[in-house]
Amino acid sequence: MGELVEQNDEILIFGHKDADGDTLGCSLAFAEALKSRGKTVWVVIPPPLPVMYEWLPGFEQIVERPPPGADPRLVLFFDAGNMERSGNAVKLIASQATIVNVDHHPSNSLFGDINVIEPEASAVGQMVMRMLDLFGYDLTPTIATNLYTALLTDTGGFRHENTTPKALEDAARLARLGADPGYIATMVYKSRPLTTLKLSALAIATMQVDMDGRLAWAKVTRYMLHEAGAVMAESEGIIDTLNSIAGLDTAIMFKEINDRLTKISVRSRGAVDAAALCAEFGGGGHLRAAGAEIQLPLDEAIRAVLKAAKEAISASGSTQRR
Ligand SMILES: [Mn+2]
Repeated sequence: MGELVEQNDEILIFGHKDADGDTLGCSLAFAEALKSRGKTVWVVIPPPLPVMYEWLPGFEQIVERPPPGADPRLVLFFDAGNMERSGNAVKLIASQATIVNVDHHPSNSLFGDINVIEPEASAVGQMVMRMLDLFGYDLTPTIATNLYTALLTDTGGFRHENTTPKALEDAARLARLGADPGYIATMVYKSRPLTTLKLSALAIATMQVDMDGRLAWAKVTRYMLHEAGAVMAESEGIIDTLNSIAGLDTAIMFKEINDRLTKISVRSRGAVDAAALCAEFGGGGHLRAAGAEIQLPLDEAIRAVLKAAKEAISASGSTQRR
């Protein structure tokens, strides 16, 4: 992959849909490194862009598509479990390109010409850090900030099970290189708009609990967005509030996208595999955190997913561990 990067002067970096801290941090860090070698780099992220990350160094360079006439022969993906998460745009934009797929989702569809998959990485940000080392790029304070943000957010603020000694060592190195942990935590976790909390209050009010407190769910409707003056992207963190209930195994958020489309987010702290549950509905993700898009109206999606979740919890026979 190092050689490919050397040989190409025009490189397209593609982030995934519903861009998170990992895909953004990796894309912006890698773009900065490549630009420091005089390369032309486009960072393409499918809209809508998450405004909560607009403070990331280099965020302003993100575009919806490369300029007309651009014909990059190398396309890099970071943190994209499959091609669908980036839309079909890449095929049209870079039909001749070699696609490099750098990811840590165990369910990765291996869509690249070159696939670099490390399921044991807590964040793709760690893989990018090592790649930049390997290729001899300087880790500047702004690159460190982007990669630290990737690691912070993918470990849920260093609280998830994937908070390994390695993750903490890498975070310490990035802090030494100029990432400011206090500042970044403030930007990520203490900069929420009022509308986000209003939406959270409306959604949490719909919470229901079943299976002796092992299953909790809540929903976000389009009407709630209207009431709170919020957009759906602001519902991102509500699942973590659900997931903080004592004794819980599985938390599910249902999001009404339109009359025929419902998105789910699933978190598991017990023996239930969140990715397997979401795979039943065409989605995927990690053992502890996964999601899916279901072509059903909200109420039907709730019925179908709760049935599957209850079966999964019964089958697991688990008691929660943390
Ligand atoms: Mn990730």
